[in-house]
Amino acid sequence: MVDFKKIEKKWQNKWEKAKIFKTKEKGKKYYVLEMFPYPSGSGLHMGHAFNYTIGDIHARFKRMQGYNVLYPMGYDALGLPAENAAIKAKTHPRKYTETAIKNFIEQQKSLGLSYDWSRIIRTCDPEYYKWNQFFFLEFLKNDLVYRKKAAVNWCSKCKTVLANEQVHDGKCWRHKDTDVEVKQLEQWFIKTTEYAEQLLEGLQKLKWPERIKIMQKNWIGKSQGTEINFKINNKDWPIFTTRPDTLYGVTFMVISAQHPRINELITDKQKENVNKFLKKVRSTSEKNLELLEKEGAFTGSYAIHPLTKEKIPVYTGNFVLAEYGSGMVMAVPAHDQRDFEFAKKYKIPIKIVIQPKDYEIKENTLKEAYTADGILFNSNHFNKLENRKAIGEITNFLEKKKLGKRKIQYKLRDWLISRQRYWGTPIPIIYCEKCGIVPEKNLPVKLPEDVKFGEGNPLKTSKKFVNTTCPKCKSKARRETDTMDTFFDSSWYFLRYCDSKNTKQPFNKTKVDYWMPVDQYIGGAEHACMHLIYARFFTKALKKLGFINQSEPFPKLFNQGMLHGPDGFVMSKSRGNVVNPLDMIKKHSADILRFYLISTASPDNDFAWSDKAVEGSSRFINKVIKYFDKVKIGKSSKKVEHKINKAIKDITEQINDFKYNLAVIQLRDLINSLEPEVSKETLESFLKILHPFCPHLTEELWQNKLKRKPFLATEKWPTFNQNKIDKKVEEQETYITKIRSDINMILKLIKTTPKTIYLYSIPNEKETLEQEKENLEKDYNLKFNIFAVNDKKIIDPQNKAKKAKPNKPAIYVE
Ligand code: ANZ
Ligand code: ZN
Ligand code: ZN
Repeated sequence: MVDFKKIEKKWQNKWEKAKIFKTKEKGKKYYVLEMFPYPSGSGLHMGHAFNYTIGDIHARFKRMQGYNVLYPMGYDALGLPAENAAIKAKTHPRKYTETAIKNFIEQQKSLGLSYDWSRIIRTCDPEYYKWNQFFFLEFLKNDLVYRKKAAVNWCSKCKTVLANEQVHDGKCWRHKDTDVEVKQLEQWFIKTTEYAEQLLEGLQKLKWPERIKIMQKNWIGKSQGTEINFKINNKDWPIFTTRPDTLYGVTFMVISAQHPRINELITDKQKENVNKFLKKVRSTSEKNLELLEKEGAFTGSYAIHPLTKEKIPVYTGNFVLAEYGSGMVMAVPAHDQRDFEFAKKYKIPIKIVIQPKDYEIKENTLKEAYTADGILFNSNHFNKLENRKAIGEITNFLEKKKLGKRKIQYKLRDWLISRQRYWGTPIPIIYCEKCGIVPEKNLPVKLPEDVKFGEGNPLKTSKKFVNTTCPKCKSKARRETDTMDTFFDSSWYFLRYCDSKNTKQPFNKTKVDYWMPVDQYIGGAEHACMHLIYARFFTKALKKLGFINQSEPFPKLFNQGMLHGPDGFVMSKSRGNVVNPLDMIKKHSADILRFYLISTASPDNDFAWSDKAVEGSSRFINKVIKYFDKVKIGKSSKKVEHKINKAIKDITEQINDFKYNLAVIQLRDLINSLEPEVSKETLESFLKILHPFCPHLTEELWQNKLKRKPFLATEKWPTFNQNKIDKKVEEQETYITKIRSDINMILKLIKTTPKTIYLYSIPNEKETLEQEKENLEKDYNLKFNIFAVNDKKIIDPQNKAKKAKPNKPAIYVE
């Protein structure tokens, strides 16, 4: 019996003492980074363990390949949850957070992760957030920060403003039961929109999962259209449209209920009615405009159509965003479904200006908007034009008459960073009655300790903090009490890791030049928009300001899958299906847990926890131990030489491509094929390729069984000899690996525990399967029945045999 706990602790201590994961700037670099965690009080969950295991395998592998690997860890320690939890537990957020971080570190260490702990970052340390303040002021100097009064999303439970991204279908992203309200407040904004085009452009070159790129693309939301000037009460009111071809079909206008100038349009006569409607509209950013019941009210004002000079009634409505285009639309009910529904509801005329090519539509029989292409109609001298062509022609005409112009519009908004909460970076601004807005140069502006929690913004309760003197004129002044959105912290932490102890600068440019960009970023798909867009924006802005030379922080991104509980549902506390990583380490071992986590499925796929499969991993590890107990060191047979060389060849590729599950299949096959006597070199190679997955046990066997000096972790990755690989055998093995991967897929999908697996192959493949039968039965701990499709005595209750194809046997599970 091996005392896993003892050997794991032993090697964790030895690695730490010998500082073998500490990195300096020297040699060929490789930067592996996992999205840093928010250190919650409940500690590490299995999703974290999965994420870090994926990263650690990659980091250990690259290190052994000879790269100088930077693999750091830190804590996204500021933020609302800590503040709320601290209030609940009647403690200070700092205390709460520090305890949580200590816990996290201990738990992470018990997984055997090879971080360079000397570079640790905690965003709640003034030494870190000082540089948030520094960058804020740099952005201010360079016109990337501004202040404006804005209708903001307010969550009454969070007691703070939410970014548009944090409003999901009108509700708070944290409090899914709380409607977001609208308030008008002076807020600080970062001009992310300045980089909209670059953010979009840069996406093309990134090696990211396609769906993440599509999400960012939609979030940036570029539209090419036309800005057309309508006049209302002799003032200009531009609107944005992608469909100038429908200009003659406009029968009303709609202004957003949150438009800052809406009051100019509301006539005395309509005031009561409009106000009743405005009270009803809550969120500033209803995301689901299509599904929303369209509602509104007539403002009493009329716009003048730029071409026909007709009088067009102006409504306010709930389906127009204040923050997009100009916050007002020209409504064409015949050709836009939202406008159609609105027109029907408020009995506004509908005017068709595009006719389908092969039939005719009429206003009084129209059941829904006609949104397809067609021929212009009712549109003066543009009649008979194809509508796609008319888009350009009408825009040209408007440009010539100075009534409109081509315009590119983005959905991306400027980033609202003001938060009215305590546990964030204080915004380093002073308000002076004489000088106005004055930057605080004396950084860091530290969070005060003498605050009261519980009602509104705690910073307001510290007189020492609020009352100050103006740095310019020395008269009495007041400090900004808003703190920054914590996404600010995570927008540049990867740069700080490059030089985390620097007290003079946020980081040294030469060091950043050496390490950046991050060669491999690893994290969850939930960060497709906010974090990944902000970090890309920061990188581009810091490059422009001369702080760094890179324009993209994460050229390669890997998204791990979601972990499901044994019941098949996403692991969550509320479902009560959570499996705790520490319990598993105690019950089995860190190596077994690590090996299990990456064996069921490709790590970018979701998978459900299975105790039975953990047992399978445990059996594998114990098989390795038993083998090393008995093996005689001598010469390897041809067959073993083939196996080990082939494994080195494939696993090198598989770790590189995050196909860890396939590497696991090979390792299992390899241990089954090793003979009682093999060469020392074979055993060394075996331990080396197993090391990234099971670092503790392999170090132990390296030292105790092979009598080699520590550390295996710093040994060179083995190379393979193609001449020793038997081509024919290789083909058969690839065949078996594929079947095993297919079986794993099926076992992953079915909810019940099977007893027997039936395989049906084409006739000349049966023999290969038969040879593998014993190993399959051992590894899966299931009975295998193997048939050729033409066998007389075939058992095939579900008629699966006919699905068998060359190289792809059919599978039936019972
Ligand atoms: C007239 C029209 C006729 C439109 C038609 C569409 C179809 P994308 O592609 O998303 O950019 N729009 C403009 N500003 C808006 C706002 N603040 N809130 C909600 N909708 C707004 O969409 C552009 C179209 O969305 C614009 O083209 C405008 O409606 C609407 F048959 O103008 B369209
Ligand atoms: Zn909330
Ligand atoms: Zn002053």
